[in-house]
Amino acid sequence: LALVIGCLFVMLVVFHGNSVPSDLADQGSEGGNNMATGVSFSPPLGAGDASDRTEDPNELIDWHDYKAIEAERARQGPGEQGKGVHLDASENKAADDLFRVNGFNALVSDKMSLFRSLADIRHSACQGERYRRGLPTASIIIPFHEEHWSTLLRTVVSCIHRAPRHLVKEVILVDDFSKKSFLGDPLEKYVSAHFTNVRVLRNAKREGLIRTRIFGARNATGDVLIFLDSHCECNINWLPPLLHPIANNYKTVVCPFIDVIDFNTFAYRAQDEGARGAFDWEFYYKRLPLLPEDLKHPSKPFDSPVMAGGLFAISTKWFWELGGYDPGLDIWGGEQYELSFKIWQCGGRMVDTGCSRIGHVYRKYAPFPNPGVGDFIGRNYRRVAEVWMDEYAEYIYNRRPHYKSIPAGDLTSQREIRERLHCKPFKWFMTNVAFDLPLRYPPVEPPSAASGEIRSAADASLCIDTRFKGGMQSFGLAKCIKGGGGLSGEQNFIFTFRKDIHPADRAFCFDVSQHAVKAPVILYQCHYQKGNQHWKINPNTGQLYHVASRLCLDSEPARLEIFMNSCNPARQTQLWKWGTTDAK
Ligand code: UD2
Ligand code: MN
Repeated sequence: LALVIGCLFVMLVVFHGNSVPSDLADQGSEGGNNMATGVSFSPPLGAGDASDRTEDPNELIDWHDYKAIEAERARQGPGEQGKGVHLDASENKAADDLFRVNGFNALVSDKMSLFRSLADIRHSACQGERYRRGLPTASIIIPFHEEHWSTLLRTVVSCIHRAPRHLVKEVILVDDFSKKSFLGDPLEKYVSAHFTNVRVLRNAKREGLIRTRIFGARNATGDVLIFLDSHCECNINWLPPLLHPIANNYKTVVCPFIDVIDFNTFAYRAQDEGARGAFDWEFYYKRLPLLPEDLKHPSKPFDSPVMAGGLFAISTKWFWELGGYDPGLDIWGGEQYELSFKIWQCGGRMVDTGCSRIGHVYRKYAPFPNPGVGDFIGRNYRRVAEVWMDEYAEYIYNRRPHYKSIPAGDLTSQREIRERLHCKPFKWFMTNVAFDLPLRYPPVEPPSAASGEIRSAADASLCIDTRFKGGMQSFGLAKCIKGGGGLSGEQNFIFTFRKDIHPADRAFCFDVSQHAVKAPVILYQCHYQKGNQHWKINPNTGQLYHVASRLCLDSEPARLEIFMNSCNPARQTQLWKWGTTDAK
């Protein structure tokens, strides 16, 4: 029965206005081989004559498909031109059901064509950008686990249809043991009916995304491996900018700009105009600003210390020289650091290019339970830190001491790769590639400028007290604990080097979002980005100045209330005394 329902569902989706152009069926093509660099190149693509091998593969040409671009501009309908889709209230129930299992609004995805048009949001300089005539062929590898049908297929359709067809040697969909019935046999049927260069491979058990990508890579025959998540959309002319730097140097790894496909409406937009990838010492992925020279050439690739993880191109040769991914990495997480570190430390380079843009659905939440393999993220991070980070691993362990007691498993073969390739120490990476990371994310946090209680000058028996409240909650004054006010309050704060204020033991920061007199102060998860959590202590008066609103923290001691007010040092109720201060 499940199969019948599954098939019906497939047919519904396929014929539900999703007119996949019939010319999508693609022909794979064999490439010539350039042994000198170890990367083989496709036949030079002459103006309509791919067989003319006298054309110079090094010549730089315009790869835009203007006819296709024009045809796309004329498209109208739900989601077209990258617009969002808003559902009727009557569809809420169906939408909620699908949202729950996907972490995004899959019903909206179903309403849009699998080949919806997107707005060309590249920097205008990309229009004039030329790339080599002779480019290597690509194998696109897409791991998926319980992916929704239309988001998965839109990834395939958009990426094939917006690429020069002879460059996409194959698309390999690797199913990481999904149970969804409609992803079974009908998927094979669908791809073989519509394409000649799309294959489906399946894991015999749940492996996680890293081993799933390795499995795909082992079966790939193209010169370059392009990894994508299973809920992406490739934008105009996305492929040549990824391949060109690799044709010049097979040890260069190239990432596209990752655009945001809204998890609710599927509206397509930029996340920013580029940044360099990085991490903090809890291994959260972070971004560093572009360097002045990167900003001068918006259509040129720039160096990036760390990839986001999901979307990138690497030559097959370099991927395997690096030993692929560490197959000991389980399920999800950490592999982006492993590969980035080894690319740089072992003699490669990693760049981002803004002329290749690919959208990605950042889920609202991960809908999958832990498959019963324990703290896989901790174990993955430990493996990466142990093999690649040398003495810097301690900074991670200082923040996550329990990682040290997670058995990391056998690391011999990973260490052998590092030795065999004479890879440089992590210190080299930090000094030469991620040189500005410590300024934003210091491995050892500078001591706080002020700490302890925050006592009112208007009534010296009162202190600010957050009373262990949660996010979004306001707070006020209470009898100072040290002045005999008991032990029940929460009055021990730190004013950090980031210029935010939070209880010493909890990362909930003083936050002011209404920039108006009488606005409340609430507790909000610290985001470390200044904004509404950015404060200054006036060392002369003891006022607490909120930078974004330009207001000061004031109080009404008789009512035990605190609130924002215009700064006026004559008001005693605005003056505060910290337990310890060396605040400037
Ligand atoms: C980000 C990356 C993702 C990966 C991850 C860290 C982007 C846009 N995405 O998380 O590629 O680097 O960080 O590991 O940079 N999958 C499986 N088996 C699993 C779990 C996931 O095949 O057990 C598939 C999944 O269907 C998807 C891909 O792996 O295609 C990435 O998973 P995700 O989309 O949940 O990761 P994301 O985008 O939160
Ligand atoms: Mn993803």
